[in-house]
Amino acid sequence: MNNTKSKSLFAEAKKYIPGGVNSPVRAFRSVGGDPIFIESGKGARITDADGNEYIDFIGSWGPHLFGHNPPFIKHAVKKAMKHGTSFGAPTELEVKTAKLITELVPSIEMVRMVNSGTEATMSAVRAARGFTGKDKFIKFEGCYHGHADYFLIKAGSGALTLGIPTSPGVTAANAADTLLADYNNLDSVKKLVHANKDNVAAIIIEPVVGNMGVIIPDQEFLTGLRELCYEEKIIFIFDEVMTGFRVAAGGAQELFKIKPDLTTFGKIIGGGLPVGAFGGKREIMETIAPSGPVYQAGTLSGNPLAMAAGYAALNYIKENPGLYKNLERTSARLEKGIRKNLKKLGRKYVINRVGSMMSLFFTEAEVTDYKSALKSDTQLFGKYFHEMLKRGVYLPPAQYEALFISAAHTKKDIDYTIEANFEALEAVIGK
Ligand code: HOZ
Repeated sequence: MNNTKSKSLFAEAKKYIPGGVNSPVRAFRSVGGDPIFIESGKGARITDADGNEYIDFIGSWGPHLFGHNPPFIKHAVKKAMKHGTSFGAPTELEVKTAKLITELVPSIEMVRMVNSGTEATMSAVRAARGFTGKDKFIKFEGCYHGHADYFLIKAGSGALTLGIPTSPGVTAANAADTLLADYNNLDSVKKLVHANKDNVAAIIIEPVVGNMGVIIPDQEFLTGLRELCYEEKIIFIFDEVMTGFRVAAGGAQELFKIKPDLTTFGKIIGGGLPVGAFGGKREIMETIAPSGPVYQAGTLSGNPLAMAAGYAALNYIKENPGLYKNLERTSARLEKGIRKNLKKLGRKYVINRVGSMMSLFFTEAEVTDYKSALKSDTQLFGKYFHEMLKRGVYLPPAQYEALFISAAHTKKDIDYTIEANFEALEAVIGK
């Protein structure tokens, strides 16, 4: 595989951009080697700067539920662009998009659009603090909620991958109000709540974790958290930046039948353009300025191009209810194929999957939380990643990220990937 142009672009990028990338995991640090630079994407495939084609299982880290560059989103953005790119004033499209979100996700009574998942989560926690008048919040070890200071404590995603789960630059004062619990362990949460009686504003959780690889929640754990939040007057926040509109039209909350107080979105909600959102109960959302005193703002919030792409994506979801069944079929086929391969090779590596989000962990012990995720052999994952890349399959370049399957992946793509997976596993672990 010729990577000459990617290599020279990376060398040039490192002169002007920290680490040569605008988001750390892209740099391939944890799998070794140099990143490939992408030139275009269509459907399930991407083409790099040297003309190599790959079946893509990143999908821009989640937004591309329908594959790359679907014509209906392209058309919507082109149409919006004719009228202008930004006004910093309200537009009809924002109202339509907000209404559509409330239709698709019943717990959302009101919603505020922002520009990224990070903005959404930090604004949701601010709203919870403003509404309750309490300071502390609970997050789970290994969950990632964007890069606001007080979230970067035992955080997942790139922070975990690069071995900096707690980032320098986060002051002790900033970290002091973040309480850490263990995922899938209700007792660990109860202990914190009782030790901080009447001072926990919110519990924020990835209802299906995507940021330490995929981790599946126990139903009783989520139900227990919901009850605890009611009892203790704590705002329950579902971070559905990854799972929103992906695992079901109504997100993980539809799948697990939980009604959070607030929800954060990103990725799919922007149809591939930079968008985030947070929303939920009217009485909490009414505390946001200018309705209430909790300040939150943004020049490009509700940007017309992003709204056009997001509205097109959400509308497609509404009009095509069969979409998730098909995604499940495709994703289950991939899971089954990889399980078969592992069996043939005599390995019991863990596969965690919820809908079109999946992870293969290089450990034979169950992966249910941060500590068990850390048992995965990340060196082996790195080798496997490169064997797959060689075979034209582009996986997330980190063990602690989710693989995303799109509606554009065909049976042929999946069967090819299963074959590549067998060869790649065989190459790294032997027969
Ligand atoms: N932290 C993102 C995924 N969990 C990666 C974002 C990116 O590199 O684009």
